[in-house]
Amino acid sequence: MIEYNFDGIVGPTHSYAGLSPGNLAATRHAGQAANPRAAALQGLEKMRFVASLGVGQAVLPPQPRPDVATLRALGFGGSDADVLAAASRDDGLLLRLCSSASAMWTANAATVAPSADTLDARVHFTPANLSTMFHRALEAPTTTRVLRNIFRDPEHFQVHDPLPAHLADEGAANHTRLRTPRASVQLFGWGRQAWPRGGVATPARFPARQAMEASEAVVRRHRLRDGIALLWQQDPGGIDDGAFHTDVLAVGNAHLLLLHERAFVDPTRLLAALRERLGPDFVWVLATEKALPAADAVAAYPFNSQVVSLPSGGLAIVAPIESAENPRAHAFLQRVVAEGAAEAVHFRDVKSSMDNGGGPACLRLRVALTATERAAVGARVFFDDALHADLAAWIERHYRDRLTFADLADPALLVEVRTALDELSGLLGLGSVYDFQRA
Ligand code: SUG
Repeated sequence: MIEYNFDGIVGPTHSYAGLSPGNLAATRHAGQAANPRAAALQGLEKMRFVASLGVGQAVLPPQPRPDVATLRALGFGGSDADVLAAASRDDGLLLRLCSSASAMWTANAATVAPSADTLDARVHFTPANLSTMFHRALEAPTTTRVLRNIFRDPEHFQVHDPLPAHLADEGAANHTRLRTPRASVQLFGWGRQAWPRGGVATPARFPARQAMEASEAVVRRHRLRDGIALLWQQDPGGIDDGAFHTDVLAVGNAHLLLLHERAFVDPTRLLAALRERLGPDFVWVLATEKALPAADAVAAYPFNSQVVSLPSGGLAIVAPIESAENPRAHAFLQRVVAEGAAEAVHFRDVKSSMDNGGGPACLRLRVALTATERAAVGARVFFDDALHADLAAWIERHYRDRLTFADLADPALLVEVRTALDELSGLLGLGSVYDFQRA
């Protein structure tokens, strides 16, 4: 099995709209002018780097925004231009919500179970409903269609419907798969109960996004073999510190888990449970609050690194440049290498995404595929030099280099986005996945 990192291509309406309470970077940068072209090229450069390590790399497309259909559902009428103008009045919040390029953070696109873990030996996907945040919940229908077009062969893949909204599901951002020669474990982090039964602490300041019952439902639908799933509560204190997803304070791959002591409740008991299932090959590196305050970890995102398996069999870390600039975050990552848990740390610049609270790990959905499964993929999504060149040229052709809130109401932007995405869906061999192509 080879793991492919499906990175989200940053969309043409990339902006800083302050839409996610509890996401401190996004709140801090609200109102900043954006450069969608530079942001998309930065994302592409990260993909090129990861691919150059010999790691599996692929892409997922952006979504059409502004989402005029949702604005119409909210009661705005007339021509598309009328809808945009009306929704931009006052503080324009509804237009900003319906214009976010947030589908770029594909760690939130779905939860994925590789065929090695499932009873029917197929790869299972549950697109995340993202129901805690309005702007993110808009992604689910298109994400489902895109995944169904890429993973369309029913012999190998099952793309489920998103869960009912009451079971809030944030996808793989709260999910890590660990594997040793003895066992594999899928660790599901959850923040609250959809039907509170008492006895569970919840954050005081910020929303807990993932419902426990959503994780339980994903385990059932994915038909995980016995002993694979392990559900664990996120530390509510960590959520209040700004860890809105598990992947803000923890990341794992293969036999390695990097975590902050505020990632999960009772980390000592969690590590003992993992060690019992995974055996002596399981390795972890735990950061204490004293050595690396959660505030530094949330600001610099060392845990939102990608831990990637190299062709040599070793592990490497792809970390955001901000965690090289923060002395305590840097010291933690150096410790990971010094202890021999990883071969190297590579710092990359994804600042455009970081300013909205998304590091390298948020930008990718991990899909582990056998060679047969890979051959069954029905789209041109795997990264190579030719796709890189085509995407770079496509971005240069269609993206603006400056975008403010006022621009979101520009009817020309809507036309530009649709023209660009129509061309992209052809380039990627996706078929008509977008509503505007199907109307
Ligand atoms: O859902 N930011 C995203 C960041 C998602 C990061 N993903 C993971 N941790 N896996 C979110 O909060 C901000 C958009 C804005 O405010 O313009 C935003 O949606």
